[in-house]
Amino acid sequence: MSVTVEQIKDAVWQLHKEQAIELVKQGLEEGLDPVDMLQNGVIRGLQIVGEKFGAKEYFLAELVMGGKVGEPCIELITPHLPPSVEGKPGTVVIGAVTGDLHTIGYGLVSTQLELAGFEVHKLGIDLPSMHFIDKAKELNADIIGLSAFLVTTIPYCNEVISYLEDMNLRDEYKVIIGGTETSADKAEAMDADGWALNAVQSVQLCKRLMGKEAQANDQWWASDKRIG
Ligand code: B12
Repeated sequence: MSVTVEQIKDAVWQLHKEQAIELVKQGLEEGLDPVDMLQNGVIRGLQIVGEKFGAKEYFLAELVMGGKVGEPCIELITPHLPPSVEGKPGTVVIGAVTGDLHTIGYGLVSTQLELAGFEVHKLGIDLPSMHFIDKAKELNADIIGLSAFLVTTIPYCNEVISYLEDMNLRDEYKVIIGGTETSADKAEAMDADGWALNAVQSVQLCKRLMGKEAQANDQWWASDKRIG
């Protein structure tokens, strides 16, 4: 019987690691759309893990397990994601802000940006705000990407922007934010240059910030323009 994206999603949120991996492998062999498997299978499954954690049906052990089930599935799918044929649109430094240990989201954004031709430097997790700025200077970056998954870590996105302002460097870089608890409104409130809901839309956002054409989409937001 053929694998469905629904089965992958269910195996992920039910935390059946081996089954999820097997389904992804089989799905790839059978020609299931890798973007669909990623977005509506693995990522949707992880969102359900988060919802169950929020509803106190799952606890920290299950949250940890969710990450362990999702990561190998994403690794398997990544080489099958469609690459871009354009030249290099720009350079991005990206990582998770101070106090934030969520690696999967910014990892996926990095992968999609690389596939779209961007030069991407993954800086890591739980980074001091100055580290983003030091690396952006050192690597001559165009865009600083800040990933924050917790309400308690979002203020550190703000901190990076404040430091840039204090150092008279705010106009040198485009600053974008993302992660579960972020939103276009929060990005706008902290004077970021953009926000995106997911990795695919992060590419649209970065292309637009680099002055390239991007398709209209209602789930990303760039500086002065809200689309959708
Ligand atoms: C897996 C997971 C973990 C794993 C992470 C493992 C890993 N290697 O990353 C572990 C176990 C470490 C973890 C720990 C914690 N977690 Co957690 N976690 C999750 C979970 C279930 C999935 C996150 C994930 O990776 N999703 C997969 C990604 C790919 O999906 P995504 O969010 O759609 O990602 C896209 C966007 O966010 C965007 N994006 C991401 N980064 C960026 C950056 C830029 C620049 C842009 C433009 C876009 C962008 O693109 C991504 C790719 O498409 C979420 C639930 C959820 N709904 O997110 C909770 C969740 C984020 N965690 C939560 C909590 C509370 C915690 C803990 C505090 C739990 C605890 N009591 O210890 C700790 C905090 C650790 C820390 N200091 O960071 C809460 C946060 C709630 C809140 N209000 O702040 C959530 C929402 C669960 C919940 N419903 O309560 N967690």
